Amino acid sequence: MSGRIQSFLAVILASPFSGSGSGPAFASAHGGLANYTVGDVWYPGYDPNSPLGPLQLTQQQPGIPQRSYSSIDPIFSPTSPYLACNSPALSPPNTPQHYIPLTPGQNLSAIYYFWLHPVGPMSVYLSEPCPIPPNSTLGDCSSVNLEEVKWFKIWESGLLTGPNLAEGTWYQKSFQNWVGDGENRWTVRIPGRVREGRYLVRHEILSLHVAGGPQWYVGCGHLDVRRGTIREGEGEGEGEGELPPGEYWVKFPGAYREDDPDIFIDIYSEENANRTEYVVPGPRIWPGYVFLSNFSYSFLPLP
Ligand SMILES: [Cu+2]
Repeated sequence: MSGRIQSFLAVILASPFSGSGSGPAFASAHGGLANYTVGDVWYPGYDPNSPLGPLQLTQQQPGIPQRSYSSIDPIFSPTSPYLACNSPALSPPNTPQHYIPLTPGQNLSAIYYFWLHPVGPMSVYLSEPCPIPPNSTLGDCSSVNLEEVKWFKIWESGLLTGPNLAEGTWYQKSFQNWVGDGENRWTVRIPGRVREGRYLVRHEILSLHVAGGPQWYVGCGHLDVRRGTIREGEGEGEGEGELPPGEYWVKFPGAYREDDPDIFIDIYSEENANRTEYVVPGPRIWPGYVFLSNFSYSFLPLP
């Protein structure tokens, strides 16, 4: 892991300290999703700073379950064709063929290093189950058309506390870690009632530190969600699980409007000086009940 950590750190440090002033130079320092973990198991992410060739990417074991991306730069427009899963470094059929195995209700962590930006909401989405090709029983996420994929939101966090949007503490700020190896861990529970299948997971950080200039940092990975035998008694009689009803689904691009005042926002403005609430853009979260026994459902608070 240390090679990956160092390469991300090098890119981040190169920008802020090489320019003549801290402000403008900082604007060119960005970041990306580096790895995933489930419990103690680490899944290596794609590193745009030391890209693997197609052969390495598809044949490496245990394999990279993350969609490749071409740089750690943000996306600046809500209508970008890359808003779903970032600008790809490799296209089908060279997209990753690997999946992170998970059971519904399990936690997935996304790991970043030395995350730089402190302001703006963070959200996690799941795709619709990826289509099952003929002669297979398993979904294939590697060749889906990302602009046509439908998504639902499973987690979000915005402004946590504080006097206003500019000086308050956002989840994005509390997610930062500049100590030791600088590991930022973003842990989200997969909905306990979600249907079995293979999914794309989409992590989105929307940074709002530039007035009127939103920056989307998105990263996608492949999940293989199976009930298995781990959670005994779960879903008896309804083993297939559920998907959200229609109003939860969005596409990227499409979910965000170019005239959304909370996306194209000046957090430093007079008008926002006393604002203590921020509604995270996008659809409502699908709670995805956690099934506790044969007799009761429970709406557990998501992390
Ligand atoms: Cu940046």
